[in-house]
Amino acid sequence: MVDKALPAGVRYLPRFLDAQAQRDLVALIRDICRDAPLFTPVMPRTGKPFSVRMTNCGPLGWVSDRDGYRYQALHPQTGRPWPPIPAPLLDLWSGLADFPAPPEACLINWYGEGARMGLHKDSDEAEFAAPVLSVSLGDDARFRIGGVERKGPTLPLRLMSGDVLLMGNESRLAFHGIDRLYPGTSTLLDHGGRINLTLRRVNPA
Ligand code: MD6
Ligand code: FE
Repeated sequence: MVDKALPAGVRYLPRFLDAQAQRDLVALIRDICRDAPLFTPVMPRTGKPFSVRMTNCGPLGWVSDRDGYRYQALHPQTGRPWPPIPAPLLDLWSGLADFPAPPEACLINWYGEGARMGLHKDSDEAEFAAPVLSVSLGDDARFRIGGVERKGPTLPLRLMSGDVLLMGNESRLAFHGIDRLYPGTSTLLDHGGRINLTLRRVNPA
């Protein structure tokens, strides 16, 4: 579709995961959420809540609270380590990321109806040679990607269940966000909504 117009460094693999792979991933995510419950992050300083809920798996997890954005080894509410990254996600990374070390963090974002994600760049990592690998599950969403400056043109891309998107190289620090969801466009999740997984390398290999 708009593939050829995607910014350099972005790799978009529509429907990379088939229906069974998507269902298997959802079951694994549900297990993770039992151990590491979804929480509502808040913006640094203002304390304004995000409209998405989050959790993580992997040795490190991304969190946001009044003190700032950071990676940490423990769930902010349970104090326990995050559950491990499931094998199918590690395999996805080794097959696609073109990076010699495994991901250290998998951020799990859960979008209910009306949830969105403001324009941001993923820059809390200490290793930008690795891409960020994203997996979308559930309802469609309008993703928006621009350049490395906040101002400037952006391109919308409708992400669907099973889509994989990698932002590496020139696009690793590009601004991006989720404008909106399209409720009722997928039957993958019992109660609708969308899950986005982002696999990240945090520390140098
Ligand atoms: C989302 N994705 O799709 C939000 N970040 O819900 C991201 O923030 C993202 O898709 C880095 C790389 C790829 C992404
Ligand atoms: Fe992001």
